[in-house]
Amino acid sequence: MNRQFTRTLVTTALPYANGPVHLGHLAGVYLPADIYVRFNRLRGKDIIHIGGSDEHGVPITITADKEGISPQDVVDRYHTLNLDAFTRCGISFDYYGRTSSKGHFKTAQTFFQEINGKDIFIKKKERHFFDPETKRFLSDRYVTGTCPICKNPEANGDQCEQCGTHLSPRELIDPRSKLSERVPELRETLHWYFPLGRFQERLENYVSGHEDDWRHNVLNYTRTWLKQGLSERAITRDIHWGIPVPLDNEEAKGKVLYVWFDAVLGYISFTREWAEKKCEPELWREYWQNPDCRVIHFIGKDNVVFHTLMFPAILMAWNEGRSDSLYSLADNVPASEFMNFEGRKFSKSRNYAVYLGEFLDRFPADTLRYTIAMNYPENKDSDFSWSDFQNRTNGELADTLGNFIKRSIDFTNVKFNGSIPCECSEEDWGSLGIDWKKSFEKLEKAYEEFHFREAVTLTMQIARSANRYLTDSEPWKVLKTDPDAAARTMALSVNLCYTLAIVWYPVLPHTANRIYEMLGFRETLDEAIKSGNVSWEMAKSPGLGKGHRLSGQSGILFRKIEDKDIAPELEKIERLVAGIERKEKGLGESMNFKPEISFDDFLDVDLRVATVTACEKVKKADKLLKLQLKVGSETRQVLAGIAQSYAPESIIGKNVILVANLAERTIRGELSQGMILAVEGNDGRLNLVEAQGSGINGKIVQ
Ligand code: B3M
Ligand code: ZN
Repeated sequence: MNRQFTRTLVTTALPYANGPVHLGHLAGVYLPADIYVRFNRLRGKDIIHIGGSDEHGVPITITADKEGISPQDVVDRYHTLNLDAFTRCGISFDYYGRTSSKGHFKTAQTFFQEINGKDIFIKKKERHFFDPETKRFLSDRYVTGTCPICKNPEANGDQCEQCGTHLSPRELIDPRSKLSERVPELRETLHWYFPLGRFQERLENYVSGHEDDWRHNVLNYTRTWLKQGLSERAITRDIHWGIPVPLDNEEAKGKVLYVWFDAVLGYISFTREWAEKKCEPELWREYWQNPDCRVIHFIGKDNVVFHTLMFPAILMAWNEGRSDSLYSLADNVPASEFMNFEGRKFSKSRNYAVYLGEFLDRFPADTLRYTIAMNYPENKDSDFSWSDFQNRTNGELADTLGNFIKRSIDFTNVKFNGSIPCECSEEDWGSLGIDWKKSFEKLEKAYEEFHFREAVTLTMQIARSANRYLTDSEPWKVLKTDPDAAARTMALSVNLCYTLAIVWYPVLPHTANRIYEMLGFRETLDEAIKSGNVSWEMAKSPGLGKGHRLSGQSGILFRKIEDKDIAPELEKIERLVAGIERKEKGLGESMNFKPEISFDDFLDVDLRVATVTACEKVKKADKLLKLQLKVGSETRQVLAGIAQSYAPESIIGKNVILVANLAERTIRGELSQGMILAVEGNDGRLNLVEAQGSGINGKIVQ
């Protein structure tokens, strides 16, 4: 539908707060959304970006069980970690909420009550698996067993990872409870179901209204469901973690809302929280309940039907029979395909992933944003590879964009006293070989239609033309024979820097801000855009006149990535892939033994059993815990890289194995007197090696 809207609300899928986000998430959802939002802010549009953590559901409780910590600890840890990684990557949320917030409980419960009050839900008793030992009903993912299709003995109750088949727990051969390994019993339990079928026709109309503007993949997934005929879906669960079913009766006791019922409503809760924070508590309605606002959900392909059928149906159920406070349905749902990593699927369980926070510890955000945008999985799966990252950073960002900016600014600083020597004429501006009007039209269309790869490619073409122009004009030579010509070249070049700062802002916000600073502006580019001092339109013609003073500083915008910078990453992949391939062939893990040592070498290592007496996190280090260990009469302080596997309080009292004669080291300003032993699990988590028995202070027999 091509209608005019006065406002835009962008939402991004709420990542489960049960693990760190990786580059696949960034590529499919958060980066494209951020690029889109920044582009629109530049155009002066009223647009907000709402996101947050999905803190409920079985994914959270499974992680908590695995790590032996509470679900609350899990979500606290990953909410903070992910928000921090997004912030460092320049994903500029207007609000990043949590589905554990009070306000969100209220939204979700109010929706339940409204729909329940209209008698739309169906209540049904069904038999579900129940663990007799832990006395818990087992949701799909808590049941494991043999896949009926490929006979994989470790298939999950919802899906077999080996052959990809979607399963229900009762299809598994020899089902077992993941909690106790016991054979589960079938017990009757009551649940509330949402009758999607009741909305079939309305949903069909909604979807056909978007035949021309939704992506093929989105229409296809949705249509497949519609064709099969929609049936009812349970929207309550028997688990202990989640939003309680808001009914004061026996039936509802111990039941929580299904995570997908609550998560999509998170978008609404967070918009309300955003408005409250701005002290305009009713403002959220202008985004959700005003048809002049365009709602767009950025998601990955695995979440399509929740956003094109389930969520719209929930909103339709709310709207049914009402004349006020009606919610708008999404106008578009740009779902991405997946981005693979070095030719294989990202896999958290196999630790085959690059996590965003860890990536940003080593490389700058903008180089990542560029490479990922260039590989945006718009209509087919794409791939991230380290060599592509290196080539694009060096050849495109450093040699083209960075090189042009540095040469323009440095030359103007040195030869023209840091100010623009003459006016840049329209004629000079037109002499670049760029059809400004056409290329901006194309660029705007690409952004508006979510073709981000095309938009970035077009933007790089402007940088390329600029760089070629400067090289061909050779002002460093011409200066001696025709200083006016050299001056004109530099006036044009500096104006091109200004244009490039603006056009790169959506994709490379950090770089754009730096260029803008070099150009001599006091406020940041972010501030200038916010206050309306800079806009997209200003990139289209020369904006800086004669005498405009640069800051006098320049710098290297993109450091080249050398082979040695990515060598450890490539080695890591080789090891992981070898392991995965061996496993696939049924050979077990590859052992990768180190070179032989002598018996005496071994005896030189002094291993002791030590008791953890205190433990805390190390500030600004995601991975480190600081442990106090009691070994005999001595106390040792050791820093261990286990913070992502253990909560500090959970290891106090454990008897761990200390390498006691290792040279002391200072890590992040803290003394570390030895190391402790841990083993890596298949999922990449570390498990401390613990001593059993009573000989706590005993020397270990080697
Ligand atoms: N947390 C699933 C996911 O992370 C889910 C998305 C919720 S969007 C409302 O893939
Ligand atoms: Zn299978």
